[in-house]
Amino acid sequence: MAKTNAAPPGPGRRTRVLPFLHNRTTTHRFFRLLDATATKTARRRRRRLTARPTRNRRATRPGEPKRPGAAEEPQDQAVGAAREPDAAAEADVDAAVVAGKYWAHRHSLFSLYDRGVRMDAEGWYSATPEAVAASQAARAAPGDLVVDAFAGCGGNSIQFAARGCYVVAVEIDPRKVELAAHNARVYGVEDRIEFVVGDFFRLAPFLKADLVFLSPPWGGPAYIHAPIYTLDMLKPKDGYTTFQAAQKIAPNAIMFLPRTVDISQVEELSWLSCPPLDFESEENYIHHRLKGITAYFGRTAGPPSYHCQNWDDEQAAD
Ligand code: MGP
Repeated sequence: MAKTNAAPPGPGRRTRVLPFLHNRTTTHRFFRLLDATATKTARRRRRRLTARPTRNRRATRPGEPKRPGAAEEPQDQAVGAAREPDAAAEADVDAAVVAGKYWAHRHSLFSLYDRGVRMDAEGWYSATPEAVAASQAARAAPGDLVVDAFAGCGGNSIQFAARGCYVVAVEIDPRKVELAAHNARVYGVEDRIEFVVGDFFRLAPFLKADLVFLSPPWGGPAYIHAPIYTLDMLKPKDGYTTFQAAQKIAPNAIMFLPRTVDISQVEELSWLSCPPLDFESEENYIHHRLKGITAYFGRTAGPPSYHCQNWDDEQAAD
């Protein structure tokens, strides 16, 4: 999955390698990231809708040795009301996990799953498929400082780190942070990620970075029951509030949203900045199935610098 530089640094933009990157012993520290700047760059508005189907892979095989939640962290739930899926969603998850739906996708979610990747229940249904996470990360420049606002089990942070970015992974659930830190070690990128246990909305005013990645909770698998997903349905706060919090950190943002999202609402977010940000939306397919929509804002928007991912599903499988 070789990637090229998606967005060369703009004039005046600089990225500071922060001291914490050389001292990884702190997972519960709060960092005030000053002086790392991001410059508003282009002002043109664009909208692209691209489809990137990948090759089919076989379905899960019968008689797999383990099931989700067996060897992994068992069915953890997020801490705090803001992250708790509702009961119906949780019931859906349990049913889906038992049916092996998410287990069948394990190598799509993490290609190194068999090396000991760990997830909790919410991680199973909300982790960004690795190929999608890698393509999103390709819009960052190596050396960028990226804030992953809802890091979860770390899938996106890992891909940004693998891209050569430095990542501040914010997650409100300390148990998820432990899982994410473990997964980062599995991928050998732990030196590039600083995990912060905290509420993104409270931390945002004190953070500066080059890029913010937003993959907030969608409300659990039940999101699909709404024919049109509107931004007010995002958790723990609506999409406008979430985006505005991210804008305090950097004008450049990437947002991963449901396939049913009202795209005109998403595009309107680019108008919250003055002058408006560049905007691009992208459909993300895995195995010819639409999994979600990625919205790119600021300098992350534009023609992709990567090609159709040669995601070898047979290699990823056992
Ligand atoms: P899905 O739509 O629940 O299932 O999740 P899937 O595999 O498309 O099932 P199908 O039978 O309908 O094809 C698809 C992807 O959306 C997941 O792999 C996650 O990347 C993402 N996703 C799903 N949910 C419920 C969430 C969520 O709550 N938050 C975030 N950030 N991503 C989610």
